[in-house]
Amino acid sequence: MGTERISPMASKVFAMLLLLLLHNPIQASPIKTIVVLVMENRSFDHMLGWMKKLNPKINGVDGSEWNALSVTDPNSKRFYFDNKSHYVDPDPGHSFQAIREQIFGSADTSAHPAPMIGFAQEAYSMDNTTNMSRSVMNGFPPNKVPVYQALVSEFAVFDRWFASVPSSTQPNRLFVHSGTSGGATSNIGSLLAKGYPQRTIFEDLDAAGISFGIYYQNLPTTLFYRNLRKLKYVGKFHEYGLSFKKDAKAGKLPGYVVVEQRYFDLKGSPANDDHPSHDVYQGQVFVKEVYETLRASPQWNQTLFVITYDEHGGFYDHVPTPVRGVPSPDGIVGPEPFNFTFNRLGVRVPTIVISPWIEKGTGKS
Ligand SMILES: *[C@@H]1O[C@H](CO)[C@@H](O)[C@H](O)[C@H]1NC(C)=O
Ligand SMILES: *[C@@H]1O[C@H](CO)[C@@H](O)[C@H](O)[C@H]1NC(C)=O
Ligand SMILES: *[C@@H]1O[C@H](CO)[C@@H](O)[C@H](O)[C@H]1NC(C)=O
Ligand SMILES: *[C@@H]1O[C@H](CO)[C@@H](O)[C@H](O)[C@H]1NC(C)=O
Ligand SMILES: *[C@@H]1O[C@H](CO)[C@@H](O)[C@H](O)[C@H]1NC(C)=O
Ligand SMILES: CC(=O)N[C@H]1CO[C@H](CO)[C@@H](O)[C@@H]1O
Repeated sequence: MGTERISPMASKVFAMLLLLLLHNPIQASPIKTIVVLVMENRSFDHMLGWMKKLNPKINGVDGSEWNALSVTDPNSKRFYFDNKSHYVDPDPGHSFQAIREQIFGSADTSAHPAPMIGFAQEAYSMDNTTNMSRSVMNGFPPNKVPVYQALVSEFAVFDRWFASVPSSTQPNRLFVHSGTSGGATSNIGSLLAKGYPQRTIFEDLDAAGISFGIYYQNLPTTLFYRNLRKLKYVGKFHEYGLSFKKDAKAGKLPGYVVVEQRYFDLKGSPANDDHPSHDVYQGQVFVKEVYETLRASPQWNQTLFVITYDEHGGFYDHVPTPVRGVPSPDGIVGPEPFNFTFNRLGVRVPTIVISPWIEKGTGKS
C-alpha cells in the first residue's frame, strides 16, 4: 500500500479499491476486514500539516503559507499559518458558498490552479473580531494530536485526498459509501429523512457474499441511504459500546466495518467526532480506542483501518483543490441556484490508512 496520488474521484475509487481488496479472485489479498471511520469537518493542514516537521515527505506546512483578510486589498492584514489550534475551536463556514469563497476568494470559480486564498476573509464575514480568521489559519502541533502523530509515523498518511464535494457534511458522507451524493450540495433535512435512493457499496458487498456491519453510537448516518433501511439489513446495525470490542475480541468482525462516532454531546459522554466545537481530544481518545481494539483482535493480521474526514470544516489547506477534469459520478446536476455539476472537488482532508501490511512511515506526495 503506497500513497501515490489518489485520483480526484477519491471516494468512487476508494469504494472500488475496497471491493477489489476484499474480493479479488486473481490475487489473494491478505486483507479480509476493512474498517472505515469518517471523522468530521477538519482540513489536512489543520490536523496533520505540521507533521511535515516529523517527515519532510509529507506535503504539509512550514508557516510561510498565508491568507489576507481581504483578498482584493493588497495592504490587508495577513494571517500566516500557525500552530496554535485549540481543542475546542469555533465552527467556521462550510456551506457551498462559503467553501467557494475560501477556495477562490470570490464567487468566480475560473482560477486554475485553485488559489486557496479566501479562508481568512470568509471567516471574517462570520466574525469581524478576526478571531475566527486567526483560528482557521492554525493547525495542531503534532504533540497536541498524539494519536495521529503515532499513527502517521507508523503507517500511511495520504496527502492528496480531497473531500468529494466542495460542500457540507452530508453530501460528503453520502459519497463515502456510494460514490455520489445523488445531487445533494447541502444538508437537506427532508431528503435525508426520506433517505437517498442510490446503490451503495453495502448492496455490492451483499451481492458478492461479503459481510458488513455498522457499529454506531447515537445515530447511524448510514441510514441516510434508503436501501440500508430494508428489513433484511436490520441485523447489520450494532451498538458500538455493546458489540465492537466483543466482536473484535472474538474475531467476528465482518468484512466491511463502519464505525460511527458520537455526533452529539450526551451527559457524561461528550461528542467525539472532531466536529468544531467538539473537543478534538475526545476524537483522539476515540480513534485510539478503535485502533487498540483492532490491534488486539485475532483479525488484526488481515485488517485495514481507514481514518478519513468528510470535509474540511472551513479550516485552511494550502493544496489547490482539483478544479479540472473531475468527472461527475452520475450526471445529476445539483439544485438551484448553483446547478453544480460535480466537476470540482472539496478541500484536502486528513486520511490515514493503518494495517500491519503497511510499511512504517509511508507518506509522500
Ligand atoms: C499473517 O498473515 C500471513 C498471510 O496471510 C501469514 O503468512 C502469517 O502467518 C500471519 N501471521 C500471523 C501472526 O497470524
Ligand atoms: C463588527 O460588527 C458589529 C456588529 O455586528 C459592528 O458594530 C462593528 O462596528 C463591526 N466592527 C468592525 C471592525 O467592522
Ligand atoms: C476574541 O479573542 C479575544 C482574545 O483571545 C477574546 O478576548 C475575545 O473575547 C474574543 N472575541 C470573541 C467574539 O470571541
Ligand atoms: C510552534 O511554532 C513555533 C515557531 O515555529 C515553534 O517555536 C514552537 O515550538 C511550535 N510549537 C509547538 C507546540 O510545536
Ligand atoms: C440553474 O438552472 C435553472 C433551471 O434549469 C435555471 O433557470 C437557472 O438559470 C440556472 N442557474 C444558473 C446559475 O445557471
Ligand atoms: C456532527 C456535526 O455537528 N457535524 C456538522 C459538520 O458540518 C455540517 C455542515 O456541513 C453540520 O451540519 C454538521 O452538524
